[in-house]
Amino acid sequence: MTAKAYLSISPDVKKALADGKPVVALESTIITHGMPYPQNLEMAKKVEGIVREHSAVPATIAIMDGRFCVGVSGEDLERLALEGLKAAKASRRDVSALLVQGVIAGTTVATTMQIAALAGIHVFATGGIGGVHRGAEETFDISADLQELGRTPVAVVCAGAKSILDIAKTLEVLETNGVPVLGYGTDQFPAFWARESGHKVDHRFDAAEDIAKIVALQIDLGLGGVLVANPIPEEDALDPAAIEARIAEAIAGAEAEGVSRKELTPFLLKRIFELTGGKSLQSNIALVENNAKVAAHIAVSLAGRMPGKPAARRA
Ligand code: PSU
Ligand code: MN
Repeated sequence: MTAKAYLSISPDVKKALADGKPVVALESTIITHGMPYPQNLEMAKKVEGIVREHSAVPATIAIMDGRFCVGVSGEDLERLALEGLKAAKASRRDVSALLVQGVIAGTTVATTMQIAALAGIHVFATGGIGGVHRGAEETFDISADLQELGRTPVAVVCAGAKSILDIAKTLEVLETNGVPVLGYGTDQFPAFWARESGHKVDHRFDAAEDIAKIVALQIDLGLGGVLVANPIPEEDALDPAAIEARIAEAIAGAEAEGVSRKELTPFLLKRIFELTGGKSLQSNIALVENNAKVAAHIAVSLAGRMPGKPAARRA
């Protein structure tokens, strides 16, 4: 059985791909492990609406009952959101086992990229990527997202990386893996809740069209993904010093409780949500919406660059 036999693409996404129309992939670990219910479901629906408002077709990706689902909606989306932390968290190494087990799983940035590429989708919006955790020199905790970005030709639009991570080391590993880090309207790599991290991006671009050209080149050259760093809107950003203090508290809590490995990111997100009285969640939702809009612009431009070359035939 080939991998494509596990692929279920919703009719609207299938049609868009066949017609060479713009499609934006959306991840689902953010739904299962990144936000509480019901805000996760509301966010997922709202973000899909934003992609549509900007003339692209949204494709939420998850593993549902042992299948790669591209375009999860309706009851399935609700089931995924309700399942929350009870669902599996599928990173690259989990995928084959989860398909065989026939379970439900949220897909991380790494696996969403993998499945998007399998379906012929090259643009993807998320909140923040996984990266090198603070203290990785001891724990070796480096997200598989960074490897996937090095090998799979999908543009990932994010608001940078949370400073629960070591941003300098994350940027080093992205460089090692050959991942272009592009600032969208910024010279700085953003730090998720804050617009600036103190670290520069490799290249700044102010037009979605230029980013689409780069994605098309990466595909043609047989290179990997592109990280598009899009800062949180000014009005939704949190005070850097205040959020830094909450992050330090959350990390100390994780150490005290011995939380590590794949549980670490969800634990920290939940703790920071509690410590900020929900403010971190509001900002998180706002930045995902902002990323969805930029991803739609890139997808529209990319679709225009590949006329007569529908994704379904390219795959
Ligand atoms: N960072 C966030 N929010 C998230 C995640 C990361 O700010 O929801 C999720 C994404 O799905 C990402 C995954 O791909 O966590 C990374 O997990 P890990 O560090 O275990 O690879
Ligand atoms: Mn990890």
